[in-house]
Amino acid sequence: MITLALSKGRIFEETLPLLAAAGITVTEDPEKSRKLILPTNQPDVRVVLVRATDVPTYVQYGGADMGVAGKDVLLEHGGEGLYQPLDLNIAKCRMSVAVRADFDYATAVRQGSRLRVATKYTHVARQHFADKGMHVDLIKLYGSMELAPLTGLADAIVDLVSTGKTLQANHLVEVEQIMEISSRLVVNQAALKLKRTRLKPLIDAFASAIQP
Ligand code: PRT
Ligand code: MG
Repeated sequence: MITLALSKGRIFEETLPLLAAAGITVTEDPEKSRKLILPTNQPDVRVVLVRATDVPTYVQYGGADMGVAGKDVLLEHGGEGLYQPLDLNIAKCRMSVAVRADFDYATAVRQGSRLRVATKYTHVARQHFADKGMHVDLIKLYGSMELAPLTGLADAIVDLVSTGKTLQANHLVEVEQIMEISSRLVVNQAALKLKRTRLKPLIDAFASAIQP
C-alpha cells in the first residue's frame, strides 16, 4: 500500500492533475465526505487528509509514504528525514513582511527600532531579520496574522500573500518580499528504498506533469 498525505483545499485541488498524470484518480470528494482516508482507483494507493503543517510529520515518521507540502511548512518543520525530489510548482505564493498602511516601516528600520513581529513562520522570520541586522521580538501565532497589527499586538507580520486581497481588506501593505513559495513532493526515505519499484514511477510521472 502507498499512502499519500495531502491537506484539503488548494494543495489537494492542485495535486489532482499530477495524480491524474500518474493514472491515479481520487474516488471521493474531501469537501463532501467526512472520511480522512480516501480511496483511489488504484487498489494499492490511498490518500490521507491531514493539516497542511502536519504533512511533513506524517511522512517523516512513516504515517504516509509521500506527501505534498508548502516550502513555508517545510522550512518551519526543518525537513528532517524527508527526501524532497520535486518542486511541484503548485499552491504558489510569496512570504512577505506587511505592516499597517499608516506605519512607517522604512523609518523604523533606518532608526533601528526594535519591532514586534507576529507570525506563524518564526524560523524564516528570525533568519530574515537577522540577515538584515534587525532586532525583532517574534510573537508566534497560528492563524489570522493580519489581525495582529490592527489590534496593537505587533508592528508587523510575516505571512503568505498571493493576490494581496487579504492585506488590502485589512488596510495592510506589503513592505518586503522574503521568498517565493511553492509546494514540494516529500517522500519518506525508508519507504523510497523499500517501495522503490512502486514509488519511483509515481515520482517520474509527477515530474513529467509539472507545469512551468
Ligand atoms: O487553512 P488551514 O489553517 O487549515 O491550514 P493552512 O493555512 O496551513 O493550509 P492552506 O490549505 O490554507 O495552505 C496550504 C499551503 O498553501 C500553504 O502552506 C502555502 O504553501 C500554500 N499557499 C498558497 C497559501 C496561500 N497561497 C495563501 N494565500 N497558504 C495560505 N494563504 C493565505 C495567507 O496566509 C493569507 O491569509 O491566504 C491569505 C492571503 O491570500 P491573498 O490571496 O488574499 O493574498
Ligand atoms: Mg489557510
